[in-house]
Amino acid sequence: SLLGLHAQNAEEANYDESKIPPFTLPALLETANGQKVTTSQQWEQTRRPELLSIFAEQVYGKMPEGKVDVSYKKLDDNHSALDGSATRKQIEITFSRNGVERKALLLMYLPNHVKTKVPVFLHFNFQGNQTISADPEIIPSQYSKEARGNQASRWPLQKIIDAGYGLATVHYFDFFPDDKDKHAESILALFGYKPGDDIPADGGQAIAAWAWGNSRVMDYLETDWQVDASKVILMGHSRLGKASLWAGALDTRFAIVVANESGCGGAALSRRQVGETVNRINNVFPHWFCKNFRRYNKKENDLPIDQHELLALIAPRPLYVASAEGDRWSDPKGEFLSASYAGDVYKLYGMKGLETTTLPPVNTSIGDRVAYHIRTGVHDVTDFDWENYIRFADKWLK
Ligand code: GTR
Repeated sequence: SLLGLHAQNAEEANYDESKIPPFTLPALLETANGQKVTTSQQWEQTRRPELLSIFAEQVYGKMPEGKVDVSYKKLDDNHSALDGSATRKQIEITFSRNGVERKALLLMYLPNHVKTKVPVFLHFNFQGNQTISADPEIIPSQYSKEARGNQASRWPLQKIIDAGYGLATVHYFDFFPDDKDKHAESILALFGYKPGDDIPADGGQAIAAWAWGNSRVMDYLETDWQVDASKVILMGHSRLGKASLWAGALDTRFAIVVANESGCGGAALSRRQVGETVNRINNVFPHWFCKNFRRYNKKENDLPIDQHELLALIAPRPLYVASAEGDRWSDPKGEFLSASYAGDVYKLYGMKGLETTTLPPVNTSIGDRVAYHIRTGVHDVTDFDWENYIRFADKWLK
């Protein structure tokens, strides 16, 4: 109810380190039956699958099983985009199952100066494809009436192209319109959901659907002769950072995962309860996680996992976690510590993570196979963020 929502909003967020309730994090390197994990084989054979199923059942929810038919229709393939520096492609992806159809519109820019298959940043957008650039040829996304280019500051296209990367994006509404009663309009409808149907307690909702969408775009990228599908960098901001981490955990085809200010239910440790909490996120966004996650409202210590274990599921692939100083709602320190602790799994592979539990100075990228920065400014995606992600991708992919 509205009243309930007001009560939730009124619940005051904590930002004071001295008021964090004491907690012990679940042991990352210990199996359910108490065995210590000391090798990458044990991690891959036992602990990793264990954690994946806990996150699926208790946090993000499972996608229904069942084969979905997919077809691709190229609506645009223009070699003189961005003043001739890029090729713009627009692909309509149609999903069908049991007579139900859903469509996603993929927009891509690929650098013309690279003559081999290119690495690609896959980064879903919040407001519609047409908002990432003023390019008048971008076909507007189905669920958006937003103005062309209004998000352009978050999408430094020329910088990405000049660095030799492609960009692939889809409006996230194409997979699940971000609203609490939109299940039947989302891709879940392919699996038989109708308005008013109950979602099972461990059933995936919006985040699971966005993560599913990330993987379906990857399926397409594997078929594109201009793309090096072994070098796809999956990037997500905020709620889409949560989805990217989950997609990267489930789908090891993603070569690198970047979580920009992903906060609660993303990179941030839930047990710290700084800024946004499990209770608050489940009440304000009841359609994001699975219903089981609500069991932990105000009971973070009962969680069988914490978010450092989600980050560890990306290992041994390179992982970049980033925060912003002014984005206290996402708990920058909680995102940082989580990334730091995930390093224990990278060590099993002889790799280095952040190697510190001291928050670095602002605007300084640190780390190795796991990297981190906290920049000045607010909750956003900036050139500083992109420059660091490009440098990170250069380091591991080139
Ligand atoms: C906020 C939400 C955060 C984050 C953010 C965003 O309202 O509390 O978890 O997802 O939205 O997506 O920008």
